[in-house]
Amino acid sequence: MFENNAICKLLNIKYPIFQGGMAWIGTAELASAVSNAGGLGLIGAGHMPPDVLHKEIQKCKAWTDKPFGVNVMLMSPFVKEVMQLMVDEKVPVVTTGAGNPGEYVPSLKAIGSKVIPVVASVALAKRLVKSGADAVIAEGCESGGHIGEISTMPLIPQVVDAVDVPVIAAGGFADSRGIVAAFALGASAIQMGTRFVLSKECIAHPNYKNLVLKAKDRSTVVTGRTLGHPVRVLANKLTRTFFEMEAAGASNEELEALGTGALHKATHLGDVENGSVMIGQISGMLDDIKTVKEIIDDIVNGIAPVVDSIQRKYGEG
Ligand code: TUI
Repeated sequence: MFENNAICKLLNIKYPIFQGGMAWIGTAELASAVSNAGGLGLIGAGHMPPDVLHKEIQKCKAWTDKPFGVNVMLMSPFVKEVMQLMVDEKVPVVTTGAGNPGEYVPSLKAIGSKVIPVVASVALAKRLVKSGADAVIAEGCESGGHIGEISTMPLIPQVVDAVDVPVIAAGGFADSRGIVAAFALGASAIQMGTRFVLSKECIAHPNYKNLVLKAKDRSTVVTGRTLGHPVRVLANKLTRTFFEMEAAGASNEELEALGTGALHKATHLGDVENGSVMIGQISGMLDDIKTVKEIIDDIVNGIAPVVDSIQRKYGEG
């Protein structure tokens, strides 16, 4: 299975399933488990200082002999040092988020890393492929955290048509139906964040996981549109305060200050009312915590039945 899949061949992985590189919770525990289960695990660098990230990379290298990656958040104050660390550590796969990584592509490619930026538009996808990106992750605004403006269904085929590298689809994927839909839209792989939050290996605080388990289809909201960086989170006391202050004419500085430290508060301290619970819209569908291996095996084993059900509807089955 997947012998001819462009992403499996490019990265030498068993299954075309990436784990989204989530800040604070995309740790070496989760990343190594995903890589060991045959997918591509990613350490989410977020705002991590380089020395802390260095330790996560060492742990990941110790816990898996399979390819893994680091997701570099381009809004991090440490982005330059983090990119140098990627080069020094020869990290096999570097994905990027929340910006344009063009200036870093040549040095990463020079040491043999595969560079796979997250894009939320056709224009950026085209520009980065010209700069040498090996593939692109096209992420719809169903995702949790920092998002673009276009949803997955229209974004994926437009990016697929615009570039000549493999596309990984992200935003709203959590099961076998999703991966088959991604293949139908022309993507070669999927990336999932929310599904892996609800894994045994994810170190997120139990309060965080419990709130995600309870989420329904309309439980998330998008804050920060007026600030120029929209972020999808579960609605809670923090988001209500944010919208009230925004409506009352609060300054950008006051609104930004609400977000400072809020992710750590939710993921590690378990304060899911005053913290930021970044999670995608697919959380409404998820009601169990499984091991990473179960998550991946269930998706892979469910592909054939989904294809059969399509054929029955289509009349060829
Ligand atoms: O990066 C993400 N998701 C994230 S990063 C993050 S950390 C954070 N913490 C606190 C506040 C804000 C963020 C949480 N979630 N996803 C990848 C992604 N990248 N989604 C959308 C984009 C994107 C958007 C616009 C990439 C490029 C872009 O335009 C750049 C340009 O120059 O055109």
